[in-house]
Amino acid sequence: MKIRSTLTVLVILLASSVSVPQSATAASVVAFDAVVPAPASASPSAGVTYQITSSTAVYSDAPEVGDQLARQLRRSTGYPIPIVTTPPAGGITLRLGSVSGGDEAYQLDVTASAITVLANRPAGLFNGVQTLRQLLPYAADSATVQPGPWPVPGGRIVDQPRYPYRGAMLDVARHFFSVAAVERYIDQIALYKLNYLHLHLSDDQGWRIVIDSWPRLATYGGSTAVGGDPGGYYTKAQYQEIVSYATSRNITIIPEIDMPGHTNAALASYAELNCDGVAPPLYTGTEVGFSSLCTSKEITYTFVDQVLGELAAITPGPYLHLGGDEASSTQPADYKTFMNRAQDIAAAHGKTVIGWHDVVNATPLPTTIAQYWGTTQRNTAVATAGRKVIMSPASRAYLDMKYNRRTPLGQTWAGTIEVRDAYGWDPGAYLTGLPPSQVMGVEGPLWTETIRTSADIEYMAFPRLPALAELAWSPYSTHDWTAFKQRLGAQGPRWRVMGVNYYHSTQIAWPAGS
Ligand code: NGO
Repeated sequence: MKIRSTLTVLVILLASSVSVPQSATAASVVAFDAVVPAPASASPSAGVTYQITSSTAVYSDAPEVGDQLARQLRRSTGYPIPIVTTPPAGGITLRLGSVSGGDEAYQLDVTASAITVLANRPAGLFNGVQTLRQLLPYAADSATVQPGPWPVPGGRIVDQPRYPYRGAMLDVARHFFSVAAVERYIDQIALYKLNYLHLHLSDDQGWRIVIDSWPRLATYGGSTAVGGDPGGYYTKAQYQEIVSYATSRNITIIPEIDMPGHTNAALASYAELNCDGVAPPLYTGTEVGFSSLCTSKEITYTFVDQVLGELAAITPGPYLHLGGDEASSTQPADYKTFMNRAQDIAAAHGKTVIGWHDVVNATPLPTTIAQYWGTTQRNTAVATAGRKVIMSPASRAYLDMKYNRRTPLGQTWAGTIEVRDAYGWDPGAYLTGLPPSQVMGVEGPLWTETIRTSADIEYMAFPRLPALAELAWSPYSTHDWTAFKQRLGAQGPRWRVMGVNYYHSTQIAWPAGS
């Protein structure tokens, strides 16, 4: 008897201290506040739900956004979901009109009889649709027909981003990733309203984009990867396919050619880029800081001009990323001369420069953006450089850091980063002395020394990248770990049906079955 009552007490204690996740079924109504990133404002209408049925139709002022939504709904509901040419009574309407908050803002209204997204620009409609996707039962993200029903909780969301820059970076140089793998990642990050994908296209271990005037960069410099794994490169047509795939998902591609360091693949491909005129062998290790373009040779600047010129011509976005990090085998004065000329060259090709924050050691153009990747909150040179900063502090935002010591992939040089660490900082107040107005946004870089497959990418990015997306999108007034981990947990079943290989952090209350 005594044992039984002690057990009962224990069970009650356990039940009250462990938050038991709601067992959502594939067709349950999603809570109106279950969206990641948290909307600027959300007002649920208690007891109201809209049902997607076999007669639901879609109208859109931005045809591509409407098509994407209809295609996805057809796939999982099996309903015809026609696109119609006038707003359907009782259907889903995506309208351009006037809302406050700029190009990416939107307003979403769900009543018992209709769903309406209103935005100034197609980008806003796209964002509104990403919110709508998260308000649908998670089975709606399935690639195959599911039984339904398809309720959407009623209410109004009025939403706009905190920052204009919400990015992810994929290092396709240390390991090469196919067009299909990059597009898969684009699909995954678009759901969290990220709007930039930075591709690290060159490094010591590989050059990944065809440059017609320097063909050996791709054919020879692209033949290797870390650890002797297969190399690869994108043709210009493939790169442009990635750009247009991203564009239709409100994502701008930022290509990076890292220079003057991190250039062994280029130096190995062309002897004339080396000061001694001798090409080094290709490199498949993971050391950094040993390579440098020859800053005193004029051919180096011809090279930079032709590479950036060809890249600018196939890049519709406004930015070129010139790297500039860890140039420890370039003399400081040479670094300055080189980076100053490289910035002028990029500007002459009509592009704005982004550099890793080391670029402040040169004389950055007034428009040059510094990407902060330090491990401390203090860097006076960056904070006082008087320019825009993208926040990627390595100890918070580097997706290649392990979650904990047991994580099978990744590195630890900037520490370990559990989900709560990735979420628990304010990009607007992180770097001491940097005026909040200089913060342009947040980016989660994924370096791939240890990352080889899409499953690896997903394991490191999910769930930390959605945490960073929330820091970049949501007003800081919504910042609340307890609420966030519930909302994040609700994404688990969605990732499962999407086939995303996410890390089941024990910090998150994942619903049963996810
Ligand atoms: C550093 C380095 C990269 C590494 C990465 C690994 C920057 C900007 N340069 O970040 O070459 O791949 O760390 O975490």
